[in-house]
Amino acid sequence: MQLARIRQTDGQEAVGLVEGSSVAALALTPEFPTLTAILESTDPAATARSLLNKGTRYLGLDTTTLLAPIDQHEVWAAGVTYRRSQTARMEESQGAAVFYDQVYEAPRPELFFKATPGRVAGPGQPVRIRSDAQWNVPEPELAVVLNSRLEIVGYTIGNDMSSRDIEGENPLYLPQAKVYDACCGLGPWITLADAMPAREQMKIELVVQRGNAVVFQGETSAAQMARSFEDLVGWLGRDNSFPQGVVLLTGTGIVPPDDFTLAAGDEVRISIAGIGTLANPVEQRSTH
Ligand code: DO4
Ligand code: MG
Repeated sequence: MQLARIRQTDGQEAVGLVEGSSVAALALTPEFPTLTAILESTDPAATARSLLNKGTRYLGLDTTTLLAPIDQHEVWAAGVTYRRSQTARMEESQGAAVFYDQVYEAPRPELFFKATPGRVAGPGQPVRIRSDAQWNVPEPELAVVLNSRLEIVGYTIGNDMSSRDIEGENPLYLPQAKVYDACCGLGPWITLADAMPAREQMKIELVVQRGNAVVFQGETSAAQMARSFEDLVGWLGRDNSFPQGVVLLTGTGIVPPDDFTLAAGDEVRISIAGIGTLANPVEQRSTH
C-alpha cells in the first residue's frame, strides 16, 4: 500500500491512498487526523483501509497535486554508506579524506540533520542549488520512514541536494553544503514496509534531464549499502527522540563524475523499485 499527501481541487490537503493510477482521499477522523497518526497506528495499512468510506472519490494521479509525504517530521540523513560516496568524498576533500575513509568502516555512522518540513520540496516542486555554490549534485537516496517508536513503517525517495565545492573546501562547512531552502526532495509517496521488495531488489536510478538531453544517468541498488537500515536507525535513536516520527535518508551510491554540475532548469528524476519516481525541476535563486 502507498500513502500520499495531496492537495484537492478545493485547496484542502488530505491523505491519499494510491491505487494504480488513482488516489483516494481518506476520510480522516479525530482519532486519525493526519498521516502521522496513521503511521503511528499498530497497523497503518488496516487503519488507512478503515478510512475509506462508501463516498470516497478516486482522483486521477495525473490531475492531483502530490505534496511531500510528511507532516511535522524532521528529515535526517546518513552519509558515506556506499563505497562510491566514500571515494568521491575522499577525492573532493583531500584534507579530510581520512575522515571519510574511516567513517565508512567505523561502527558509528555519519548522521546529520538534513531538513525541516519547510525546506522539503514535494513531487514536481523545485529543489534548489545554492546561489553561492558552483558545483552541485543531486543525491538519490532511499529514505526510511520511522514512527515515534523508531519502527520502519515505510519507504520513500529522497534527494539530498549537495554543494560539493562547499563541502570539499572544508568539512566543517557540511551543514551549509547540505541545509538551505529547498535542499531536499521527498516523495512521491510512502510505500508501507510490507509492500516493499527485498533490499536486494531495491534498484535506485537517477536521470538528470537538460532540455531534450539526458546529461547524467546512473543506477545502484540498496543492496550495495555497507550498513543495515536497523544499524542506522539504532544510531539515530541514541539519546534522540522523534515524537512525530522521522525520515532518514540512507546515503547515496550514485555520484556523477567531477566535471558534472547541476544547472537551473534541469529536471532530476529518481526512481526506486517498489516506490516509483520522484521528479523535481532545479532552480537557483536566493530566498533573500
Ligand atoms: O559526508 C558527507 C555527506 C555524505 C552523504 O550525504 C552521502 O553519502 O549521501
Ligand atoms: Mg547524501
